[in-house]
Amino acid sequence: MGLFDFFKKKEQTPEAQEALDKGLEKTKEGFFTKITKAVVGKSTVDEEVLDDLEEVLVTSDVGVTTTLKIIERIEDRVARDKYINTSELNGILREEIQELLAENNSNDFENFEYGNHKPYVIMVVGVNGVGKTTTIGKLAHKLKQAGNKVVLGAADTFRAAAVDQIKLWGERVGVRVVAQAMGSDPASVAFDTIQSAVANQEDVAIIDTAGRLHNKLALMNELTKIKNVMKKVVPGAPHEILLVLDASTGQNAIEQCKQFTQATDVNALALTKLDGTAKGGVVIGISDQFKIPVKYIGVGEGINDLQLFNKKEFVDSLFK
Ligand SMILES: Nc1nc2c(ncn2[C@@H]2O[C@H](COP(=O)(O)OP(=O)(O)OP(=O)(O)O)[C@@H](O)[C@H]2O)c(=O)[nH]1
Ligand SMILES: [Mg+2]
Repeated sequence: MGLFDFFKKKEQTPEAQEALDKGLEKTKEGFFTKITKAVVGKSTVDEEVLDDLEEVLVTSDVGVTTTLKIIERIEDRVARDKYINTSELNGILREEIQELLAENNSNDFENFEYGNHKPYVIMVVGVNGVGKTTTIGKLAHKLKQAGNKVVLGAADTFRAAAVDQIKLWGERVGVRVVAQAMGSDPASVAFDTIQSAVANQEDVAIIDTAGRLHNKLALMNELTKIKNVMKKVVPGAPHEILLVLDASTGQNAIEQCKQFTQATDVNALALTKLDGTAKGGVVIGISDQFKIPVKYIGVGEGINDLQLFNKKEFVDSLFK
C-alpha cells in the first residue's frame, strides 16, 4: 500500500473506533450532563431550551460563531416542525451539526488529492507543547505501516531535548532522522532532510519545528525561512504545512489557529489530546470556522493514537 492508499483509507477499524469513542468520553460526559439539565422538566424545545442549549454549546468550547449557526438551524427547524419533543433534541442536534460541517469548505481526508509528489514534504508547526513531535512520530508510524519510506527532520534546534525526542521517535518507529547539533540553523536541517530524502528516494519527509523562540515574530520569521528553503530542493515543497493544536486548550486553540493561519500558509490541521479533555467541542468549532481541513486527531500518547479525522464519524461518536 502506498502513500495514496493510506490517505484513501476510510474504514474505521473497530480498535480505532473504540479509541475515538473512548477519547471523546469526557467531552460527551460534560456535554450531555449539561443538555440533560437544560431540558429537565421540559417537554418541547422552546425559547428557553434553545437559550440553555446555546449556553451548553458555548461552554463546551464549540465557540460562539459556530454555536450561533447551530442554534439558528435548530430554530428554523422548530419553526418548521412546530413542536419538537425534547427527547428528539439530541438526534436533531447531531443532524444539524453534521449538516453544518458537511456544508463547509473542506473535504474529509478520503477526497484529498495528493498528486504524485515524491518526496511528499510535510512541515509541522504549532506552539510549544501542543504535540508536534508526538504527532510526527505517530504519523511516521502510520505512513511506514502503509509501506512508505519516511524520513524525519529535526528542525527544532532550539531546545536540546527536542532533537533527542525526535530521534527517539525515529528509533521507535524505525525511520531515519536527520539532525544537527542543538542551536544549528533549522532551515539548514530542513534543507539536508529534503535533499537526502531525494537522494534516498524516500516517499515522505516530515519536518519538526520549534514551538517557541525568543518571541513570536522570530518564530514566524523562522518558519518562513524554513519553508522557503524547501522549495529550493523540491519545487512546490512543503506540500503540507500541518498546524498542530492542543484541543484541551479549548478557545486558545482557535486563537492559535487564527494567528498561525495569518502568518503561514497552513493547509492542514491536527487536533491533539482529545482524550482526557472535556473540550472536544472545539473540533466542531474549528472545522466549521476555518477553511482548512482538520486532517488528524490525537486520541492518546501511544504510537497508534493518531486518526484521520472524519466529520461524520466524529459527530456520530460524540452522540453515541
Ligand atoms: N493524552 C495525549 N497526550 C498527547 C497527545 N499528543 C501529544 N501528547 C503529549 O503532549 C506532550 C507534548 O508533546 P510534544 O509532542 O512534545 O509537543 P511539541 O509540540 O513537540 O512541544 P515542543 O517541542 O515543546 O514545541 C507530551 O507529553 C505528549 O505525550 C495526545 O493526543 N493525547
Ligand atoms: Mg517538539
